[in-house]
Amino acid sequence: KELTRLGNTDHTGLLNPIDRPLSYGTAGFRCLATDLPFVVFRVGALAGLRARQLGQCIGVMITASHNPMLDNGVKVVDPMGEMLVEDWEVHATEFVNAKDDEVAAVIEKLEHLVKEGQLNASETPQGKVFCAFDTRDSSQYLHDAAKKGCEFVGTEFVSLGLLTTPQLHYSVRCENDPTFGMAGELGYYESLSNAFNALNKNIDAPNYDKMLVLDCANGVGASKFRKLLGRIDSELLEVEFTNETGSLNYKCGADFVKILRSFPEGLDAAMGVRCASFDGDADRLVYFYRDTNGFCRLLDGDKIAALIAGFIQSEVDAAGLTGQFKIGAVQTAYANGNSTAYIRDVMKIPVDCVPTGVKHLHHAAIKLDIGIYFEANGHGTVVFSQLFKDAISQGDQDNVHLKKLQLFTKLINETVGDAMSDLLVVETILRNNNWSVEDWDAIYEDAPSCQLKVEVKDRTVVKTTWDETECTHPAGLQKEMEELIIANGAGRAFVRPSGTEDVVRVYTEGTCEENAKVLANAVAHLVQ
Ligand code: 16G
Ligand code: ZN
Repeated sequence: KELTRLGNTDHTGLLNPIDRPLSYGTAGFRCLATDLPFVVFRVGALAGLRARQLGQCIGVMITASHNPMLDNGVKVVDPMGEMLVEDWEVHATEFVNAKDDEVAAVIEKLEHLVKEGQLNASETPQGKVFCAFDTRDSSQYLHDAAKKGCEFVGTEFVSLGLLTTPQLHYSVRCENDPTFGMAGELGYYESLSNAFNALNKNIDAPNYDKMLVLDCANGVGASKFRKLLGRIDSELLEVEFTNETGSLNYKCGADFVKILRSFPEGLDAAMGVRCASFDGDADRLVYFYRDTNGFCRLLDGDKIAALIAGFIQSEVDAAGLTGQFKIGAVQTAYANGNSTAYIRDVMKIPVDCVPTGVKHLHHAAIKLDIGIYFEANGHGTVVFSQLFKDAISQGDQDNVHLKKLQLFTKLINETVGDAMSDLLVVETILRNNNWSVEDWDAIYEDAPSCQLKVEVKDRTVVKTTWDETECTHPAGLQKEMEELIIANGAGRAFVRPSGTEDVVRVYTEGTCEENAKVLANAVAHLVQ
């Protein structure tokens, strides 16, 4: 029954029933769930081979994040909890697109890489695969396909069941690096809740309200955050849950709130009440509240980054470590211009701009001692160098600021952006700063902006510079956009081909919301 519902009766997953090419993008493979069983089988096999090549634990996550219920996706997590390394993304694309008579040759080639990897190792540990999935109807079935694929190449497969995407990243890291924490859900809750309780206790903050309204996008974050919250001192944080079990991502969740700048369905907040949204797999977080005019005010990934950067900088200064470590922020072209100006010019923290997609932000951030990276959509985290971690753990243990920084490195999930962890980080900083949500919102005013998507015949005709801020093809488009900005007297615009949908995305900033919209429509017209 399950098989028929998914429209694929190939139980081995070795046969490729699809006639269009798929590619391993920023989010792995993502499409209608009915097209995915053979893809996930092959990704299971690929992960099994990667695990054997390194003799380590590799992750497979089955999710389509904020996309509709009928979609699903699969991505591979490398040993330190980071995204799959680029040359294996290429292998993954080749493997999944192989025709039925080509697939054996691809497996043989990968087996060869495995043997090469093992030749270099002093011993030959077998490696294993951790697999987890989100709440979609198709997830359990696809998990079974991943298991079959992994076992097909003879690698041990361990099912972690229903988890948020960041929990899987965290578990893979812990399995390979026990100094990081204890693999599995319990270890995760333990580590985060202990750090949160310690960072927040005995702090009197009359302007901070411990009440938060949380939109769970009807996704996996609902049940998981309830478990985490069960370990948190109720004197410190109280959460009113909404959108726990309805239709996944439907008119709710972080992506919905960010793009529409409006309240999710099922959440009617009173003025000034702090609200937050997870996305479907709980790796994105945005905040919002109703202002005195009744409008929805959004505090997105950029504002979270600025909040965190301010906290870390002041703790580093207070700990007596000023100037000893490289602190920086990493953003993409989507970052609100005023957030960049605030972090760079007011806080004097250098800001790097990289292409869209978590792996680019992560790679740039790990070059720093304290790398704060966030996409405007609410995906982000902070990573710390070993040098910095050693300094704060070996310093004077009576120094409360060093202690706070140590706890902070435990509270944040360094492997990847994590809505549950980021939420606890934001709450901690607001309490430590004695801030209301309005105080936080007031650190800078967002430049009015607009995002559109344009359906085109072939999105690949649009090409950009590496950081995606300028368009290089089609010839002349960049100049025409610049002329629009000049005629407007102010603003900013860029276009880029989406990595997850067949569209070209347009982003503009203008003098007011309406003006940004007019600019965006004019740019969209140029693209069409
Ligand atoms: C993926 C990326 C996300 C990015 C989004 C852009 C990861 C894990 N996820 O969801 O970071 O913002 O794609 O989508 O890298 P787009 O290319 O369709 O605009
Ligand atoms: Zn997500």
